[in-house]
Amino acid sequence: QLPYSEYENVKDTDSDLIIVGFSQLGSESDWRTANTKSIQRALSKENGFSLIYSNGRQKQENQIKDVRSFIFQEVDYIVIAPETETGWDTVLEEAKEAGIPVIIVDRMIDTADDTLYAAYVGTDKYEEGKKAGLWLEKYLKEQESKDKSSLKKKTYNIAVLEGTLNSTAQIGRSKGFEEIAKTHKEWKILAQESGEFTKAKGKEVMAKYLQEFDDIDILLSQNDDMTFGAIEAIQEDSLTCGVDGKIKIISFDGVSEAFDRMEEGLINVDIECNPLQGQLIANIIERLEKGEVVNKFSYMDEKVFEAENAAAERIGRSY
Ligand code: GZL
Repeated sequence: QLPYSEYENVKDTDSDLIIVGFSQLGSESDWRTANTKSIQRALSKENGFSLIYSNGRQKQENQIKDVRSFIFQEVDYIVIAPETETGWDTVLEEAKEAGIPVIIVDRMIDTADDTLYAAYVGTDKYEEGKKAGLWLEKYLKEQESKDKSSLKKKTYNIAVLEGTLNSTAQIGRSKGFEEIAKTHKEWKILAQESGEFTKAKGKEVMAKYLQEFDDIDILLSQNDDMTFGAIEAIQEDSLTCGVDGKIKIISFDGVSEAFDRMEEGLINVDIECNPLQGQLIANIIERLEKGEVVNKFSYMDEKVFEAENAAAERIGRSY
């Protein structure tokens, strides 16, 4: 008897619905909430699906248990947003054995056998990291051209709040930013530690940075929730951040509360990571159901939002 993990709804017996088991990695951030809602809305009964949702609570072992339960229930498709990249081959081989197509969403898995998944739907975190580096290049050039004094800084001290280690978001954003940073000897990365994509941990690590370093110029925070915590730590330390503040902040995701902070001038720029992947996932499943060939990789459109344009840019956004 395979272990069951708790389910929000039981497998539906209505046979003409497409039954999908969805292993979501957790509920750690506003971004994750928007991602879950998008997938639940798209894979709904009125759209012809019966969705079995499970929350892995940030632990891969929970997700693997959930995927095994989906296999046991003989679902038609399995959708996985993997907490971290490695360690998926065994359970995906079991799904393949059972003839159940798997769709990887949001973060990616690290596997030598790409027949273990039918498609990937998500975002390009490496590009997001590069966009952050390119924005910082542009920003510093603008500042230097304004500041004619010879006192302009020779070194820019950068503190980094990393996301969950070994997650695609952390790997890609770090790699993309470093690709640009390594071409600037005047950029100095003071520290990089994981804030685990949560507000609480982000605040804790930022408070530690503020104790350790007395001259942080830039914070690169790999998601908005850690940024919200970091802003609290900065303000509790009677320091300033953002457009007119001492510590310039580059954040990732672009959730609603981040637009509030950009309108207040507390975040300089937010690199969008688009969570609204539900419709694309539903389309791919419907095409697989008809035996059509689908793209192996599908990427969401993403923008870069600067504080100065935040009020206009947020019009019409749903999260
Ligand atoms: C990015 C996604 C990340 C978000 C975080 O694709 O995996 O996980 O940036 C979330 O907010 O926790």
